[in-house]
Amino acid sequence: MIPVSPRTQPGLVTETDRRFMAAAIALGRRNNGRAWPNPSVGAILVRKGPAGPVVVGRGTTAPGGRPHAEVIALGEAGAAARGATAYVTLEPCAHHGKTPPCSEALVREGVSRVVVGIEDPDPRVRGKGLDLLARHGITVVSGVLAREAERLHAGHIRRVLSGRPHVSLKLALSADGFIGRAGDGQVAISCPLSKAYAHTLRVENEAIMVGIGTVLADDPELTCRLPGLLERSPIRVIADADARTPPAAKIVTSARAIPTWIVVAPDAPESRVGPLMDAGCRIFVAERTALGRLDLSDLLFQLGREGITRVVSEGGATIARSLLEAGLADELHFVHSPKVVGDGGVPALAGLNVAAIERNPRFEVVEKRRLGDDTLVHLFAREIG
Ligand code: AOF
Ligand code: ZN
Repeated sequence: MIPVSPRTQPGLVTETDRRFMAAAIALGRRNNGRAWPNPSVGAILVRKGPAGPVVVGRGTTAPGGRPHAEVIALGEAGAAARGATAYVTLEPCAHHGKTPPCSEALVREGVSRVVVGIEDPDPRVRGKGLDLLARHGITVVSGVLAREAERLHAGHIRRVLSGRPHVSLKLALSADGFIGRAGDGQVAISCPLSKAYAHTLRVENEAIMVGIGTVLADDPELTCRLPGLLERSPIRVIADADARTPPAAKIVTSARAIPTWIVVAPDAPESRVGPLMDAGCRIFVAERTALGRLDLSDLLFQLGREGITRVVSEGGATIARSLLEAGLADELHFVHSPKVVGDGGVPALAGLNVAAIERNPRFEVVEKRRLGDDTLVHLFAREIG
């Protein structure tokens, strides 16, 4: 966990501060899934008006990571930024990257107070942004809605601190604990609202990962099919040790439109890898575990090196179990349906106990709510990074 800044002093944070930070977090969330390799930061500039606070500028880190959120918000505010309070989900940067640092821009435009969610763990920043602001006489408060900001930036934090992306695991479970029926292709377990929820997860993540078993059983597209959001489909990552992905699979025939990355073991037959490459898939090679399965940790670190910060896995059961057992699942979206699968059901986590995982102290329940006919249990690892 990122330590909360000692700059946060009790009494300095008001309810209004928390409200605007919540709004900045919602704004930041908009570009999760497409700001990578950068975090999707939210920034709001607020001035005191005669009838209460007035928002004069808003920004979210742009797709691809630049411009940064603060620069967009400052541009929108223009001269109105002078004397304003800036609410920023992540500490403003202090480094000269492709653009000058945001903390300098906030000083230059005359912002008088900066309220931050969490400090940036990136070694180029890590407190330097807050120091620069403070040195210029700006009032700095850090740690406002820190847990929520940490969850927003879990991908960035995890990748910067440990080199791998943040991993979400989404599973739709029948009332009798199954995710499908063997040999039956896709069985409708979740309701339409839960399916829409699953597709928003695809938008908010940069990559979607499934095992080869799912490709062979379902021939899925793994795209985002919410209206207008197809272009925000994630990169499709297939864990496929033996390169069994059929060249006719939908994820292969559409690989030139939406990227497909297939991860194989070093001994995967070249005769099967070749046609996948020819169809436009990118091939990665990861080690096998002692059990002969693909080493998901190796796979994830490779994704981290590519700049991927957030991955969602929709199973199947084997990959879900492997992620949980290896401590690689950081966020869980368990959708419980009242439907019953009955005979021939495929156990959700290849034998792991779902109820025990929901009670595991490694996770905390951050949300539990109805999704149409279903119930969502949303858990998040207590330790991020
Ligand atoms: C901010 N505001 O909106 C974002 C920040 O490669 P660069 O120069 O764009 O820098 C990337 C780093 O900047 C990234 O690792 C993270 O530390 C920070 N991201 N900072 O002030 C923003 N996206
Ligand atoms: Zn910046």
